[in-house]
Amino acid sequence: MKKRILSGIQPTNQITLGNFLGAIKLFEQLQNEGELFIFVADLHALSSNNYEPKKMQENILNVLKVYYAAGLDFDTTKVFIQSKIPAHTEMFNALINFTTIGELSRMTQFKDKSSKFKMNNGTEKIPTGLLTYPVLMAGDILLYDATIIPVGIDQKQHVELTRDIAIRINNKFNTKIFEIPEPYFSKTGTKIYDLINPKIKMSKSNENTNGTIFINDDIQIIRKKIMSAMTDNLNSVNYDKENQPGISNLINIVCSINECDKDQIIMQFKDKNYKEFKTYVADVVCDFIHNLQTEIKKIDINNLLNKVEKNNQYCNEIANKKINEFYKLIGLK
Ligand code: AQP
Repeated sequence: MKKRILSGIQPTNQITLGNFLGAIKLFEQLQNEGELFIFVADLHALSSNNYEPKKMQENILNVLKVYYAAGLDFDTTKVFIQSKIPAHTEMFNALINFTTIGELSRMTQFKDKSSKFKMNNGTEKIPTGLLTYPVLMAGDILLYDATIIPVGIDQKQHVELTRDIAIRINNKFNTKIFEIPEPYFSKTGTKIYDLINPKIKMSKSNENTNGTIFINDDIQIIRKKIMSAMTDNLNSVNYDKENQPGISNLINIVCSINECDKDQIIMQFKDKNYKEFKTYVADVVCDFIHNLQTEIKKIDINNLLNKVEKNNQYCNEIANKKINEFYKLIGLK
């Protein structure tokens, strides 16, 4: 059997440049490396602080369009919608019993995202779905016997938890029902930071949207966001994440788009000021996003949705087979 590669993006808002460089670009590069399963993680999106029922279908379509514009071939790559495959929910429901509350509450992403649910009076109402998010993700992966999981570095801990759950179940039942997955990262875009606060991740749900570049942003807005990005007073283009996080982030963005070496950029801007450097970054990013937006405009939506529907059916067959096998193992069949 060809090795299987699987990943997904939540339709919580518009796709960001961080999502694109950390994950979607990798998906496209991996298309010939095995059987690729890429989904829209709409069940995951329910636990987001950004969750808006009325916008969900539009957001799902937007994620699909970005996948397509990024070059995913929907005939060979199985692009599907998570909630259309009921086995994801069934697997999640079974796997939560092989996971502890302790290990879930230690997840960094849970701690980070919990803070987004703080209310003005200091209290917080954190949805249980945020805590159990990694278990749903483990189910996504284990249902398809996927072994390569292309993600941004922030998801590393979740893939490690999936490994632990798979090994735990294999050992408990003395079987090899689950393959053991490995995370797979890009060389440069593993973590793109917010432009206004370069100490935090660029995210769809960051409060100040001036720090986030959305793929659907107007090109002039993107230029403005980059020109106003937080830098420092050293006025020297260097890669130093500790003392120059803003400049380092911009170097990383350019290198990730152009697939170039950081030293090359540092040399190129050795005697130049930040305005000249930012203008260059804005040119590179605007050009890149303009091309993506042009591809998005050309998409035949009906054709795209037909292909997704076929992929949903195909994925249902695979996932049902696995959940049945697992139900037998745990005595539900
Ligand atoms: N800033 C980032 N840099 C690199 N990779 C990133 N990813 C997300 N942000 C960055 C990667 O994108 C993939 C899909 O992410 P997701 O939408 O499923 O969830 P997320 O990580 O929670 O993304 P956001 O943008 O931060 O969304 P919200 O704000 O809704 O929670 C993952 O592989 C992730 O690593």
